[in-house]
Amino acid sequence: MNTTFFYNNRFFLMVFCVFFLTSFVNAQYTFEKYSAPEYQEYNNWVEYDRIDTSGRYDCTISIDDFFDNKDRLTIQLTWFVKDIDFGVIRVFRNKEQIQKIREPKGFSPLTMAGTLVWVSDINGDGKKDVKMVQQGTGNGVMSMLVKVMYLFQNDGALFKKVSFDDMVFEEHREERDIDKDGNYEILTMNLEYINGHSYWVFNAFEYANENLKNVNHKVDYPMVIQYKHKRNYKTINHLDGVRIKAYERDFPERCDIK
Ligand SMILES: [Ca+2]
Ligand SMILES: [Ca+2]
Repeated sequence: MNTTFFYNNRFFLMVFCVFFLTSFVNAQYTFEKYSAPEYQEYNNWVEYDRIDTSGRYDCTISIDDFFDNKDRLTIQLTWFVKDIDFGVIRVFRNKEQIQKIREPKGFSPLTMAGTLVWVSDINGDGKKDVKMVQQGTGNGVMSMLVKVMYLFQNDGALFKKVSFDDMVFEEHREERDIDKDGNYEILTMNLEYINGHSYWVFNAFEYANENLKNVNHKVDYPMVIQYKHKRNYKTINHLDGVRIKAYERDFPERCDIK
């Protein structure tokens, strides 16, 4: 092989790698530099479709060895034809039902058994929590709309349910420990129409004392990014005549805590 040819190619390969790595490093949101929880992922849903006979659809998922004493956790989601505006979340410890939680706006039977499930200690209190994300059924940008549901395990081995609507590019947005205190912050993204343009607005929340609270002050949020057809990560710090702080939210969209 011609030596000059080899060195020229090596030079271009290096230039390409540097360019590629630089683009890769920049192609992320600023919060992605903070650590995310380690999740265990589950998808072993079992469906019971009785819509035609009793107007009811259930799906259940079981997670073995969930509790500290190795008891099994089972979550059952139920949707009724006659009352499409709510659904029911039932929680079982082994075979015993320990909780029944009414979920506003219900679930879509189209995606219930496809609900993605992750287990991790999200708030860092030493007890495992569950995160479920039901994918959207909309078109275009609305297909990014998902329902996020958390079951945070509390002291009595019962759960506090936190659910809200969010928009995601991937299957779910990982929580991030912004201030490194072991409690992973929840980041939400909303599409806002400001001064004739669409923007993604990010807020940061923390689950503590059985409630969700806005902790934008930890990262100087809300973070605003212009909506473009191509993924865009560039933060906007100033919008003419607009107080970015006005887009801070006390709670995520359609937030329900029970
Ligand atoms: Ca926890
Ligand atoms: Ca934190």
